[in-house]
Amino acid sequence: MFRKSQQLYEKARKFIPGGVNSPARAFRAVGGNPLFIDRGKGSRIYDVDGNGYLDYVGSWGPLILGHCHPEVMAALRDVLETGTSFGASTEREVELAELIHQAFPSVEKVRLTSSGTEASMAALRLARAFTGRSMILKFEGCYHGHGDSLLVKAGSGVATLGLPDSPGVPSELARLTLTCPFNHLPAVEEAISRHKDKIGAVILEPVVGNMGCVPPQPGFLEGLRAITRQQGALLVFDEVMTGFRIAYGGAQERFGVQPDLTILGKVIGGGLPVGAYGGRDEIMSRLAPVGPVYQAGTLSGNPLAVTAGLTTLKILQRPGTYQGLERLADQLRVGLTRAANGAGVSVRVNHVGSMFTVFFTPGDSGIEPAQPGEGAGAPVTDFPSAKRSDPERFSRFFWDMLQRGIYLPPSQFEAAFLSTAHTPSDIEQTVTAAAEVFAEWSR
Ligand code: KE4
Repeated sequence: MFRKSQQLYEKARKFIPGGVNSPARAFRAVGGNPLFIDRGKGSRIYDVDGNGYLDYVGSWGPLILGHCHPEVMAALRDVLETGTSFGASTEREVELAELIHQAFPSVEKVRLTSSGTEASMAALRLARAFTGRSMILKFEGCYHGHGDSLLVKAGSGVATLGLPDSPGVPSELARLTLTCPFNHLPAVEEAISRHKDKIGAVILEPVVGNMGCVPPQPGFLEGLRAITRQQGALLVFDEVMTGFRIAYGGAQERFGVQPDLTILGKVIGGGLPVGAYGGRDEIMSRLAPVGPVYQAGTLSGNPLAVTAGLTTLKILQRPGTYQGLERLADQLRVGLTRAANGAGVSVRVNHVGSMFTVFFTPGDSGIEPAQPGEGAGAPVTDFPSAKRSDPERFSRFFWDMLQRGIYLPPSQFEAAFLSTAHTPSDIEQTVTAAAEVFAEWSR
C-alpha cells in the first residue's frame, strides 16, 4: 500500500534530516513512515502509490479552498508568464496589504514575509523595540514558529523564567520568555505583576491549533486585552492559523477583541509561502526604512505567492463561504461524536469554524458536553488537559482512518481542517469510516 512512499523515504533520509523538510510531516507521533504525496485535487490528495485520501490537513491550514482550485491555478498560470520575482515592489502586494487591512481593521499597516515564523520573530522584535521592554509572555501549548525566543518552555511554577525548548536556544534568551497556562488569567496577572513594566508583549494563538484545537474560554481574550492595555505590554494575536480561517477577519472578528499586533500566514498565501505581521501605524512606522527596527526578505511579497493569496482571499469574500464551512464542520463533529458515543468510545471534539481536533480523553469527567456533538470525553481547555488524551488511541485512529481513505493530521496535538472543496458526502464517508473504526474497537 505504501511501497513507493517507503522507497522515497529511504532515499530522502540519505539527503534530508529525518527524510522530511519539516518535523511535523515525519509521522513520529503516530509511528510508521511518512507518506509522499503525488498530487491533490479538491478535497483529496493522492500519494505516490496511487492511494487517495480525503484531506483534513490541507497543508496544515493554507488550503482552505482545497487543492488545485481552478481560479487559483489560472491566476498562477497567468502571473507565471510575467516572471517569478523581481526583488522590487509590485502592484499585487499593495492590493494584498489593502485587503488584509480591510479584513483586519486593527492592522493599519502590514509587512509581508515568506513564513509565519519570520513574521512572529519580527513582530516580537518590533514589540520589544516599541515598548523598550525585553520580556515576552507566551502560553504553554501555543506554537509561533521556530524563532529562538519562542522555543521556550515553562520553568517550574507559573511565572518563572523560561527554559530553552530546543538545544541551541541560549538560556540567557529563554529567560526573557515567560510561559503561562492557556485560558488561565490569574497566572497571567501574577506573571505581569511579578515582572512589572518588563513585559513588552503577550503573544498567543487566540484559538490554539498547536496543542490540538483549543478555543479561548469566555472572557480570556478580553481579560488579556485589559491586562496588557493596563500594563503597557502589546497584545499580539498569532493568527497564522485562525486568520481568514475561523472568520474572514479571524479570531479578532469572531471574538471581538483587537490586539496591538497581528501575525498572519497560511491562508494568505493560498498554498505558497507568505507570512505577514501588522498593527497600528504608530507601531509599524518603527520598521525600516521608516524607523530603525530592521527586518527584510528577498522574497517578501513574491508575485507568485501574493497572486495565490490574493485570489484565495477574494474567493473567500463570496457570500455564504464561512456559513458553508460551519455547516460541514457541524455535520462532521456531530457525526463523529455520535459514532464514538454509540460505540462507547470516549472522545472530546473541540472545534471553531472549520478547524477541529478529536481528543481521546477519558470519559470519567462526568461533565456534560457544552453543546451537542462535543462528546463525553473530559474537556480540553489547556495543554495539561490536552495531554490527558490517549496518544495510543489517537495513533490507532489515525492509521485505521488512513486505511479507510481519510488523512488526518499525524499528531494528537495538531488541528484538522476542512475546506470549501469538502462536500456533505465527503463528511458522510468520514463519519462512516469513523463508525466502522469505533465499532471495531468495541468488539
Ligand atoms: P510557518 O513558519 O510554518 O509558516 O508558520 C509558523 C506558525 C506560526 N504560528 C502558528 C499558529 C502556526 O501554526 C505555525 C505553523 N504551524 C505548523 C503546524 N501546526 C506548520 C506545520 C509545520 O511546521 O510543518
